[in-house]
Amino acid sequence: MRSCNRRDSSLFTRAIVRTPGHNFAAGLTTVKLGVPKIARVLAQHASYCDALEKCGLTLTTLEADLGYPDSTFVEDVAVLTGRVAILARPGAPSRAGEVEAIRPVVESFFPATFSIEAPGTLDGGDICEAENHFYIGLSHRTNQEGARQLTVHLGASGYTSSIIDIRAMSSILHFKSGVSYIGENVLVVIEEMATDARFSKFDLISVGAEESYAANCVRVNDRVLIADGYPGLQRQLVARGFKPLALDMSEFQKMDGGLSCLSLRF
Ligand code: CIR
Repeated sequence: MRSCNRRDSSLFTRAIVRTPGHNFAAGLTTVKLGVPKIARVLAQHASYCDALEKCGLTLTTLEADLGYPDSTFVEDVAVLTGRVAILARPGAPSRAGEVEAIRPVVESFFPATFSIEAPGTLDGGDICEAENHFYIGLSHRTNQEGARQLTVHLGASGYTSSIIDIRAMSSILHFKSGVSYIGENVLVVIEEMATDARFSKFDLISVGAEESYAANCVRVNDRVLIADGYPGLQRQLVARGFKPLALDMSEFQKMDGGLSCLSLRF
C-alpha cells in the first residue's frame, strides 16, 4: 500500500509507534533526571497514542522489543516522507538492530524504501521537514556520509535539503531536540538557533532556556503536540492561532526523548 502523497508536511493519516519495554530505563541517556518509572512510562505512552488518534491518525502499534530498550523512539530509525521512505542507520551502536526490526513494517507502507548504508550513520531525530525542504542535522549520531546519502535519496524524489552542523551544541542530542517546523511557515527554535540566518525566512518562535525541552513539538493535522508544563510556548502558539495539545513527557525526558521521537508519522 502506498502512503498518502501529502503536499503539506503537517498533514498525516497514519503513525507507527512501539510500546516501551519493561527495560526502558536501560536505554541511553545523558541527562540526570532520575530513573523512569515503568508504570508512568506506559501511561504516558498510552496518552501519546490517544492524542495521535484524536488528531485523526490510524496507528500501527508494534510490540515492545526488549532487545532494544530505546526502540520506543521509533522516529530515529526511519525518515518517512510523502514520496519516499529511507531507513536510517542509528549512530548509537546499541540501537543499530532497531532498523531491521522495523524494516518490514515500513516496507509494507512504502514499497520504494531506501537505506542509509555504512559508513553512513543517521538518526531520524536529526531530520526536520519544512514543506518540501529537509534540514539534516549533523550531530554526534548523524555523520557527513549519512547526511550525504540522505541528500541523494531526497533529491531523487524532488526534495531539497541542507545540512546544519549541531555538533558544538551540547544542549541538544538531535537537531529536532531544538527545532520543529509546525506549518504556516512557523519554526519553533531554541534560543541558540533563533539568530541563525538560515532560518530567517521563517516566522520564528524562540523558546527560552528554561523551556528549551519544549522546542521539540509536533504538528499533527490541526493540533500541535507539546510537552506539558511549558506555558511560555503554549501562549505563543495560541497567540498565533495554533491549537496546542499538552502531554506529560516526564518519563521520556529522563531518557533524552521528546515528543517527535515516539512516532513515525506519514
Ligand atoms: C537515545 O539516546 O537514542 C534515546 N535514549 C533517546 C532518543 C530520542 N530521540 C530523538 O530525540 N529523536
